[in-house]
Amino acid sequence: MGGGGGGSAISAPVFELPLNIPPVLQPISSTATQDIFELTQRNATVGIIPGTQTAILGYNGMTPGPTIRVDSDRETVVRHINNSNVRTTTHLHGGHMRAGDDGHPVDYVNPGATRAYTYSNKQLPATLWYHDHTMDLTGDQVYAGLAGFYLMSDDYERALGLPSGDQEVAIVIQDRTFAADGSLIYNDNIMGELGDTILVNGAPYPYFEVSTRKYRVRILNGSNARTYNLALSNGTTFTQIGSDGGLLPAPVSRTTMSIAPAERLDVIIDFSNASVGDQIVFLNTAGSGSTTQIMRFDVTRVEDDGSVVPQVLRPVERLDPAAAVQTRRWVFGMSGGSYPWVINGRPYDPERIDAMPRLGTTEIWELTNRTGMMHPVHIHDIMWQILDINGRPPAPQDAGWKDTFQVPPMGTVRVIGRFDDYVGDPNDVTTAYMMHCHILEHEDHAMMSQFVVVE
Ligand SMILES: [Cu+2]
Repeated sequence: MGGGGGGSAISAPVFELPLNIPPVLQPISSTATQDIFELTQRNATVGIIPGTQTAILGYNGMTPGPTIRVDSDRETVVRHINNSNVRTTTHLHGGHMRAGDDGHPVDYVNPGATRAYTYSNKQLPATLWYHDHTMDLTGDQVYAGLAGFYLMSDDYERALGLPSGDQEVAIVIQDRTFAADGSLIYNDNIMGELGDTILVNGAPYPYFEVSTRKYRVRILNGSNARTYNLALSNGTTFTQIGSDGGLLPAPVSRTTMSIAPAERLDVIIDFSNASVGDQIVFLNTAGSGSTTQIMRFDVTRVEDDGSVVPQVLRPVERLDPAAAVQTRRWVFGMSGGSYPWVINGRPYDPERIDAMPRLGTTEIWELTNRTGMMHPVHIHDIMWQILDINGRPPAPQDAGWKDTFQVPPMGTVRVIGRFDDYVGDPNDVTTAYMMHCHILEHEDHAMMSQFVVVE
């Protein structure tokens, strides 16, 4: 990736390329309780902007990587072969996995090495994603292509009758900047790297042909730093059925939806009132110029729709603040030193354990932002519930299980969670779980902490 400032030196075509659906990865072997998958991290050259070639770093040489589909409570092993020229670690975002399989930033997988991560999937089904989490280089390596979907389901969810099969798609939105020859430009902007070309599943501004039925669209903001405000050009509302940690208790109707880096929105878009020939643009109303449009839905055929959106999705067990054994305070700020982004006044240190919550206990974490920009804070290991945002209870769409929280400028978000199932070893930092800003350049510039769950 080269240097250079400013925007792309080449324009991407708009609504000329079809939506790419990444292939579903097949297990290389399975037992009664476990599926083993294999991915090869490698440098590759792919076509993104027509007429040019782009060097990427991808799982199986593609970006996004193959989609892994699993059922909860069935164990997964993902064996990563690092055939790239850089060291990596891989984190399953939203995964509740054994300490030590979290993809700790310094638990390196060196070029030529192989590492198997085991995921119990002992959690509620959700839209997860796997991505690079290497110390100081997460922004570089995710930008270069290291990200893919990990979609979890179960019999309960399948029995709801939601749109499925060809009517269920997962889309990752990412912004990138391109040089004239098609290569990616990455500047590691310490404020957060913003691209000027919107990619969906690795292709610029694609179109997606739909019929006159409901579609389930799992939306991931896989951008390094950009927050989007999503809307449809004809004013059609989204019916949100899920967030980071899986299904909401009940559907929520929304006309616009904010999505910060790493957040997921699981929505139903109903095209049954549309006409063949309609073209509905998926907009980013927070953007300007080339970042105001994301993709387009083209209604091309009439079809009957047997799917439903039940008014009861999956009940969410409310965690009781009275059960919390303690409240931890985390202040996200800036410092004047060589590490501008800090938590509780300190830059990340992989040798320092910042908290040791006890297994089986419930805690409230108070996330305070002392800067003028929003930080999307992500906590590994468990799912959380938002108690309040600046003292007010969350909107229904934010009241389910979440792992990434938009902490507003100069604001505070309080979340509650219970540390179940897995303990680490305070003498082995690779068994720590991370908490960090998911603006990847803030994370790489030390806005990160780590905790070890103890007995
Ligand atoms: Cu941040």
